Amino acid sequence: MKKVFIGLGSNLDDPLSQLKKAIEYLKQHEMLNVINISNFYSSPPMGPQDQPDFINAVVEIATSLSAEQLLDELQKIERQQGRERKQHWGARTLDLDILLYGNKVINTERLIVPHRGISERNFVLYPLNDLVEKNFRISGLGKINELLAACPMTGITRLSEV
Ligand code: A4P
Ligand code: MG
Repeated sequence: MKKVFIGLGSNLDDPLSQLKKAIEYLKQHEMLNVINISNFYSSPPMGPQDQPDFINAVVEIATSLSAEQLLDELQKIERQQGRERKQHWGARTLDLDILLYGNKVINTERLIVPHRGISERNFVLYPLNDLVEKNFRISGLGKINELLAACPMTGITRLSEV
């Protein structure tokens, strides 16, 4: 069993419902055990600015699937929710990224883990921080509290009770 953190993002077609729907799929999946869900956050788009704000969250799961198998399952969920791959960093109904897969470092054509950009993305670090201990260490990047200290919450808002 591996402990895995999945990053969820959406900025199209009612983003909050997209995230909730995706979490339901994750919960129903036989091979995935959802352990914990972060708060939801809204943030301005990173990348092209002519698109709506995003809603982001992080989910902690336990699974015996390999990272590649897990990516297949996540991409099925993205497709079910109408994800179309158009512009890089463009608007999307649902993005599911493997942020961390245990403490494994993966560098293949299909998978880069830890997910690139974690340390600069407040919309990833803050929800991840909801789920881990202060001295939690991300392979190759360092302790979460140090990463947070270097990554201001500028622009992102934690949504109250959703
Ligand atoms: N891939 C490699 N590593 C991973 C991984 N750890 N998890 C590959 C998931 N996929 C991974 O992804 C392209 C390919 O990345 C996949 O086929 C997989 O083999 P994609 O989702 O199809 O394409 P993309 O959207 O162009 O790239 P990506 O990597 O999802 O973009 P990002 O980096 O996630 O950025 N602004 C805000 N505020 N909030 C956001 O959530 N998200 C993005 C997308 C841009 N701006 C944002 C947000
Ligand atoms: Mg993605």
